[in-house]
Amino acid sequence: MNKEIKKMKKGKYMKRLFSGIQPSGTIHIGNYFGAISNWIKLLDKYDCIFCIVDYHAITIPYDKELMQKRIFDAAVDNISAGLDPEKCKIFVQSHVSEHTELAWILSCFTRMGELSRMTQYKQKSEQHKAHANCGLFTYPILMTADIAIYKGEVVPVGEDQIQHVELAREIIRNFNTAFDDILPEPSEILSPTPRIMGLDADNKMSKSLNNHISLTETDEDLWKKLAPAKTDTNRQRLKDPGDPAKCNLFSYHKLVSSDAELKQVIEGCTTASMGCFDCKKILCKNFSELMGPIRDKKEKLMKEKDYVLNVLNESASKCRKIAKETISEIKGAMGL
Ligand code: AQP
Repeated sequence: MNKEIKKMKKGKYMKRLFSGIQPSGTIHIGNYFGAISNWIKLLDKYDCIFCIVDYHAITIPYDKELMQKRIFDAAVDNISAGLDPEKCKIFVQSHVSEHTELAWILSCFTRMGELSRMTQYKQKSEQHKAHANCGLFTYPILMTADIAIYKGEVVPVGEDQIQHVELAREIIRNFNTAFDDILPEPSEILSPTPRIMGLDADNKMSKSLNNHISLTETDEDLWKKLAPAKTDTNRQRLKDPGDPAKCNLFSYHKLVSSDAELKQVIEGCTTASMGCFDCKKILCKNFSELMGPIRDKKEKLMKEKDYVLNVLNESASKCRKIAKETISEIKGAMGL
C-alpha cells in the first residue's frame, strides 16, 4: 500500500497536487483552458505545488538571453490568471536540485521501449530534428521525478500529457515493486476542455508552433490573430451557409461566449445571415473580457518584481525541504 501523504489545510487533510508549465514562450489560452483554469479551481481542494519547469524547456533549442524573462513572465501570467500564492507553492524546477537526482534514480526503473512510444517525443524530435537529444527522450522520467519528489497524488494536465502521467504511474510502480511502497501512483485530472486547437486548426495550440493566442494579448493583437483565422471552408462567400461543428473558431466560442451568443452564432452561420467577420468580432470581445482583468493584474505585478521573486524563492525553499525528505527516504530504502 502506498503511504498516503496528506497535508493539513484549514483543518482538513488534503492530497498533494503537482503540475508544471514550461517557460518556453508565451502562456496561451490552450495552457489556460487545458490546465491553469483547472489549477485555480483546485486550489482549495488540494495541497498544491506548481512548478515552472525550466529543465524541461531546455530539451528544445532556446535563447539563453530570454530564459530568465520567460520564467518571470510564466510566474506573473500564472499569478495574474488566479494562482494565488497564499494558497499554493509556485517555484522554479532548477532551484530544487533533488528533481534531477530522483530522475537519475527513476531512469533505472524505466524501459527504453516505453519512452520510445511517447507521442510527444515522436512529434518534438521530428519538429527539432537537428536537436533530437537524450533529454527530449527522457523528458517523461524527469516529469515523473517532479511529481514523485513531492509524493504528488493528482496531476491536472491537458490531454497531451495523459500519456506521460500514465508512464509516471508505471515507473513508480516499478520502483515500488523493487523497494518499499514509498511513492504514490499519481492520477491525472483533466479540465472540461483538455485539448485546445491552434489558430492553424490542424495542431494543438502550442507555444513553439506559433499558432497560439496569448493569455494577455492586447485587443489590437487579438484582432490581428482572429481576423485572418481559418473558419469552416464552406463559407467562401457571405451567402454560403456554414457548419459551426467544422469551424475551429466555434470551439473557441464555446470557451468564452454566453449561451445566447452561441445560439446567435449557430443560427447566423447555418443560415448565412451572419458573416465570419461579425462572428469573429463577438469572439474577440469575449476573449478581451476574459483577458482584461488578467492583463491589469499582470501590468501591476510587472512593477512588483521583488514580490514575484520572493514568492518563487519562498516556495522553492519549502519545496526543497519536502524534496530532501523524500530523496533521503528513497536512498535509505535503496541501500544508497
Ligand atoms: N493546446 C492545449 N490544450 C489543452 N491543454 C494544453 N496544454 C498545453 N497546450 C495545450 C497544457 O498546459 C500545461 C502546460 O503545458 P507545458 O507548457 O508544460 O507544455 P506543452 O504541453 O508542451 O505546452 P506547449 O504550449 O505546447 O509548449 P511547447 O510548444 O513549448 O511544447 C500542460 O498541462 C499541458 O497539457
